[in-house]
Amino acid sequence: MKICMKHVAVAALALCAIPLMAQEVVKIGHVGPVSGAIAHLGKDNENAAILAVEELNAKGIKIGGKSVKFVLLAEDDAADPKQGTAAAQKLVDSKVNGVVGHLNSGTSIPASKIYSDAGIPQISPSATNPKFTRNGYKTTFRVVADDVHLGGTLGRYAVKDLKGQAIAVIDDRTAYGQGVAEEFEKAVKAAGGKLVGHEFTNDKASDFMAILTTLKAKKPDIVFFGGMDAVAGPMMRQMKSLGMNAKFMGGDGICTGELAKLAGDAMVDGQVVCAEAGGVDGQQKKGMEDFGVKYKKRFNDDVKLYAPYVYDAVNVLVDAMVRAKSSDPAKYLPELAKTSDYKGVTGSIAFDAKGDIKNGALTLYTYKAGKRDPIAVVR
Ligand code: ABU
Repeated sequence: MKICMKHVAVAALALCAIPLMAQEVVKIGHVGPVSGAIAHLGKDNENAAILAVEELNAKGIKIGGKSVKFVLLAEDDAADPKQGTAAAQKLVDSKVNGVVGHLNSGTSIPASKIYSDAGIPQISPSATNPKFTRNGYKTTFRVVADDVHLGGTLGRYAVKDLKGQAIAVIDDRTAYGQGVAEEFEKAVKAAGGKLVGHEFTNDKASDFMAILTTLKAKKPDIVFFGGMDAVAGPMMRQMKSLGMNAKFMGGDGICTGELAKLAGDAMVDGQVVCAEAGGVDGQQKKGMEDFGVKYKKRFNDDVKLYAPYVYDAVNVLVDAMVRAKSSDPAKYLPELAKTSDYKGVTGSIAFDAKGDIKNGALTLYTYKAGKRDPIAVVR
């Protein structure tokens, strides 16, 4: 159909509009902390969403026979629960078709109710607190393993492989830090290990001398930290200044490329053992490596941690829309839940009844010469 309109004042000018075979616009929301202490991780996630959307548009995806243009609406929650719910409401009000985020458990959990009430699918690429998928919301999904798997594996590793004799714990009191520390402690106890102390900090702290001095008196050979790399780095520097030579363990929040930079010369080769809440091995490694090369080419930066999981999460949403022949959340949500073998760069993605990834992997790492060095992929 061709629509022409004559401009009244300029009679000679006929404005013949381009045929209105308008592309359908599909809005993908993304939320992460692109300000604050872990802005480097939030930007890592946001970049991956940008990359996924650019590629989808370049491919010329059709949904239900209609040409589609994907638009990314990216919001900053600063890792703050209140800003997280405000960002979620903003995306709902903007009528997004689906959301990838948030990065943190402390923001993803309260935001999940807002998306659920609006019927909008949400996939977190990195929130690992088990409670995220345990509220019975049909709209909530995650593409990484949870803290039961992470904390449990690390706790057993501390006792059985590292042979820790006196294990101390610090957590930052966030939904993530507290949760992963609790799971770690449960597993240490179950494996017959000895816990010698548990101290607390917060996700904005920079002075740990008082709690480290308390723990030093208990002579720990392992210190486990439930929290993020931005806090772990300075904590390791202060451990060194106090002459504490303990191994340093943590979950995925510390297991980043940045940790070595943040800890500086306080990090000794093999001292840190941490776990990413996903991982690939065998033939799947190439896909992950290729993603890293592509990401570096596009953003002139290395993947920090969860960018590949964000990239997959955006594509999993769109794959469900294509199968459902609709981007209407009510129509494609049942297809999303049925995702059974999406082949992403992070491996095969299938969801269980709660929306959690089935058979999720995790990767244990240490650091050598300031670089992450994989120990093992564990399922
Ligand atoms: N999983 C570590 C970082 C994100 C979070 O769960 O808070």
